[in-house]
Amino acid sequence: MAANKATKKTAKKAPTAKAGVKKSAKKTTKRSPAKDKKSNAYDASKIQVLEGLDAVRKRPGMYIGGTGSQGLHHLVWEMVDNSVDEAAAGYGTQIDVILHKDGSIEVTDNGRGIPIGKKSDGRTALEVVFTELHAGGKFGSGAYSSSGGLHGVGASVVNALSSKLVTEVTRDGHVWRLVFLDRVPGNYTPTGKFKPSSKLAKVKKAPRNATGTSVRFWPDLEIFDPEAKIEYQEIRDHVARVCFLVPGLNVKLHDKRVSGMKPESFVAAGGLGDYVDFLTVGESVTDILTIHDKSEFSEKVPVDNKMKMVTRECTVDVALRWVKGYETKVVSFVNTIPTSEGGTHVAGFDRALSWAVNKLLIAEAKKLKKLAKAGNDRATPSDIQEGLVAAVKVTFAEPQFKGQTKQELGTPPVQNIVYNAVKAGMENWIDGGGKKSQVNAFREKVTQAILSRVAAKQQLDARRKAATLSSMGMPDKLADCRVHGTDSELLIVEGNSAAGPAKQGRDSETMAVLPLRGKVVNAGKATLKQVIENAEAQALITSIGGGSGKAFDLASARYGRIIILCDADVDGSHIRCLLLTLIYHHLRPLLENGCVYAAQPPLFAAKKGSNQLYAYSDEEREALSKKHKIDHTKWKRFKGLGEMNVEELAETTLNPETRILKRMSMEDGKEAANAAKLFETLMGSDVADRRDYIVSNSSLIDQDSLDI
Ligand code: 0RA
Repeated sequence: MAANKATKKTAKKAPTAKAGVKKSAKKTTKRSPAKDKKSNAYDASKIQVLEGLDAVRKRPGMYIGGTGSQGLHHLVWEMVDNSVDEAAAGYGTQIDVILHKDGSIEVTDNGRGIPIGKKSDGRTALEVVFTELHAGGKFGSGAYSSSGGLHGVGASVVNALSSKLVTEVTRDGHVWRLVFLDRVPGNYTPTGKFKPSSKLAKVKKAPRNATGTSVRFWPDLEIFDPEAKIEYQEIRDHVARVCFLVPGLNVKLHDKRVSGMKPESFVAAGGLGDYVDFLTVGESVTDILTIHDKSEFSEKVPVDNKMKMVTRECTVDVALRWVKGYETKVVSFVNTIPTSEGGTHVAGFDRALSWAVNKLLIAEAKKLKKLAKAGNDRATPSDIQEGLVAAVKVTFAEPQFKGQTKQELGTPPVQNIVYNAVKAGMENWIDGGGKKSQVNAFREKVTQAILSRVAAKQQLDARRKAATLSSMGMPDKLADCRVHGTDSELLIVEGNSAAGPAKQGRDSETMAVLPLRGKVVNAGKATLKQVIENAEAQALITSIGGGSGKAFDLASARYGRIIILCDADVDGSHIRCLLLTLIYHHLRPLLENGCVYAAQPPLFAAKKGSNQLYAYSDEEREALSKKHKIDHTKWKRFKGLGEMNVEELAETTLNPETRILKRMSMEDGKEAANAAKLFETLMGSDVADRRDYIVSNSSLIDQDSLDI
């Protein structure tokens, strides 16, 4: 596992894990201190070691992604994951994580203990693990292949970025300690003085068969930002996920920074099945189906500069179920590494589902007979994935990663291995292994998904055709402009009262106005069919005229800018959220190309001589009142756009010279989609949902922003 982490971090320098390992291996052979005088040898290797770790200190971002809280968390993952790897390899069942009051973090496991044997240069393996980048490689890969190969790779990075690190290994009947003070190994003398040395201190006796490793480190305040902080919740999430991935592993987490806080223990005996259960929301269509399989594949890897064929064993673990909703949740892992971008294992999984659904499940479905003539009776991946909750995990040595973020599995043979495993598992489930009623319910669900997708597409095609044939296809309520193109804009206006002044105040040559009357569908939650049937969404998509979804064509959009004009209150921001969500899901290129804007209407206006002053916040009104000596009572407050007269609206939101627009980014779109979900919960009809949300997130809600 750690090998791949190293690949990820040093991707720019060393394109493959192997290159990285080779480099560090060479470094060690260069050193021949056995023949030198002992002290010289020690000094020489010490300097070299510090130089290696200095590379990490010079570019912490390359190794841990930054020097803020994120980077700090990364240090914790490095240590925790080493212990998890040990457990995943079958050694040890218990990991304790303690967040100490003094800012240090302690991770203890009952694995085999990092080796403490001396090498020819007098240094112990333990010292090497904490002082040499990629040191894990030297312990051979065979033994820990199940955890992905290399152990302890991140340990040196943690040491490099810590002002102090204390490690204790229990094995061979004793507890052994080595301290690193500013990366230099040694131990404290009985008088409390730090003495640099490679010698381990014998701390105390331990039972013969007791083994384990404990590491406590103090992140270096010279490296990390003063505001960087370890968040309990983040550690908790990581730990919980790890427990799902290593069944039977017990992790105890204790935040001692908070007095009175009790330790929490995590254990998931059922592994991925438990994970899928944990991810399940709402009513289920099927029980959780688990698939477990083992296969071999061979690949060529460089060994001592020569390519050599190696055979690897690959374990496949999959758990999946379908629920009644539309959302898809597929999480995937290689060993214990999450692959957020999927990769060959997920591709194999998708292909197998596609095969099983199309070849076995719906092949004879009567409801699809009509579609068969046009060849429309096949389930697409998105039909199958509606309501799918799944965890896909493969375990094998030295996985290759690809993609910009290295979060995608690249190892090619894994695709077919997963495909065959899942194909067999699904075949068995459909052909009798699964409950008949559930198989039927799943068939019905996929069939409905296909039917509504095909119907929606036909509807959409018909509308687009109408729209392109003549402008008659345009919504009645659209007050269109005369010239279309990149310089024209569509103003989406909330409510009828603002639409009048907007129409009057606009430049009708290039500005079109589309008033919104009804409710905009929450596109994050609705099916494509529901979106298309929503009058407001339909009006917007038709007005823009570039189609929607994957087929959206920016070049044929009738406007260059889309401007959202909503009141500056909760309803207004809700509508803006829903519009952004709709655009984010169905007209995304508009956001990607920076064509979407939100107008910023003022909250207050006051006359100053012949000038009109506008304020966009209470603070600004305060400042303007002072500056121009205007009494508070002289300000007019706009409760909504509809309260503005034509001139006011023209000046503040229509006139390109004077108005203030905020360009919406993809980030804004994503945030809006999340916020729309939140609104749904807070304002929607599901009372239980809302109560749950408020109870579990009360600190998240800004009370001032809710005038409900
Ligand atoms: C290399 C070899 C062995 C164990 C480990 C590393 C190891 C590393 C870490 C890091 C945190 N906890 C750990 N536990 C073990 C195996 C040694 C042997 O063969 O006994």
